[in-house]
Amino acid sequence: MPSGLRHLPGFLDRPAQEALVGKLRALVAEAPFFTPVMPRTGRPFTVAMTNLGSLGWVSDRAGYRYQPTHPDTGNPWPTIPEAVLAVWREVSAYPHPPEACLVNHYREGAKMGLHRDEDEEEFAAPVVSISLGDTAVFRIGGTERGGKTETLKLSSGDVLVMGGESRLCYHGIDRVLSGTSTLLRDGGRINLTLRRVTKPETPSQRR
Ligand code: MD6
Ligand code: FE
Repeated sequence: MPSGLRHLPGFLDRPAQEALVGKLRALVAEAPFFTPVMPRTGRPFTVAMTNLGSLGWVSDRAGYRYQPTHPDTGNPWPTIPEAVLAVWREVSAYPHPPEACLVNHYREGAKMGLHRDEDEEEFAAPVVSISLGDTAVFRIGGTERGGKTETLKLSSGDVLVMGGESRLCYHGIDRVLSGTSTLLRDGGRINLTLRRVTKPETPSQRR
């Protein structure tokens, strides 16, 4: 595994997962899932997305970017729940809060191609991911496309930290294993990825 990659299985217990799903249902009612499309081609993603926080990641024909508002409603994204910020504080080893929480929803057959999270300005912060619902097969390689890759199963309640050398590694979701979790009424998987987007005004001290 690339250095700086940390898999924390079962970081959230079942009651914590249920409480988080309850909160997410209310937030998604305010900021509904949308289907992003690929830049240029306009090909739709198989994953539906929404965001929480002061900045949200979107993709449309114009490109990938962070923006402060929902592309359909025009409203600011809802704020990131305290329980999610608490996970960031516990695992990120980064002294500033995340600005973006991308919420990915995988229904039957959805997957995510290999990509790097590189639309941020601040790479000193890790990306922290929280998985809920059905188990996913997560693939991770190196910092260059076409290198060796390996897979890791992400189950409900797992936290994955991509920091250090792993921060800019290619990764994706090969598939979601239906029926592996009872957390979500309609099955499927929800993944939250927390990111620091901008460089803080006061840079983090070296430790
Ligand atoms: C997913 N995750 O788990 C997709 N990115 O659904 C990601 O793309 C991801 O898990 C950066 C860091 C951690 C991740
Ligand atoms: Fe990613």
